[in-house]
Amino acid sequence: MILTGFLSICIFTFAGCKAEQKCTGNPRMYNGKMCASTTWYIDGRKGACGCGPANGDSQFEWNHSGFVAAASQNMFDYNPSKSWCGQMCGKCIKITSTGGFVPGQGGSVAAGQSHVFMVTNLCPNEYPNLSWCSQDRSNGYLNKYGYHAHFDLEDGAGQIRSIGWQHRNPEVTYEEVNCDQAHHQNSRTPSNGMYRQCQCGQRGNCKKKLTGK
Ligand SMILES: *[C@@H]1O[C@H](CO)[C@@H](O)[C@H](O)[C@H]1NC(C)=O
Ligand SMILES: CC(=O)N[C@H]1CO[C@H](CO)[C@@H](O)[C@@H]1O
Repeated sequence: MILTGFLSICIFTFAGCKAEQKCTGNPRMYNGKMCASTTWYIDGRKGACGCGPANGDSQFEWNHSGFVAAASQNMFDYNPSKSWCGQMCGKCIKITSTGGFVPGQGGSVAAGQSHVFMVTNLCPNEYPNLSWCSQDRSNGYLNKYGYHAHFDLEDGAGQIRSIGWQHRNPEVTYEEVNCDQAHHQNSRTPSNGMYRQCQCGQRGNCKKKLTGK
């Protein structure tokens, strides 16, 4: 009976549904929350929210070693061509592993691990980022693996390796949370005060409501 239920979920949802992925539907959801794919990267540049000194392209220390992420273009800003100071800059996103992953693109991590990342960068809708970060009208706002949202997690100081997520690219659910509360719980999540050091943080607060598209 359980098997039957599982099969019908897969048949009636996204064509690419695989047993390794827990999220279903369009947009994909799990436990009533929106889903996203994740990857990790290592970067020393200040990124699309300007989280580094104004002169030059280096990062603030926290921007290198903290829990910070690049959001896919459609999450970064409503404007599909905006590449600087998107409305998602400085927002904190609690991501929670579902236990799933994209077949062939990672591996399993235990379900229910949560970490809070501040968006400080853009994963643009362009080569070589198309497979994960392109969600636009031409592909029904879903990346190659069927997710409407993607977060590329900075591993500059081994912070992704230290939580066991490097090379795993876990499927996650995401929700917006308060940065300062998260910072108090784990100092690797940047605070609002840290974000105000960023060039985009000095232009007033960015506000973007999280939606499915
Ligand atoms: C996006 O492209 C950069 C290189 O320009 C690469 O370092 C990064 O890993 C890519 N991320 C994703 C999610 O495609
Ligand atoms: C890796 C990196 O970019 N580090 C920089 C972090 O920010 C400090 C302060 O701006 C810079 O001095 C580092 O070079």
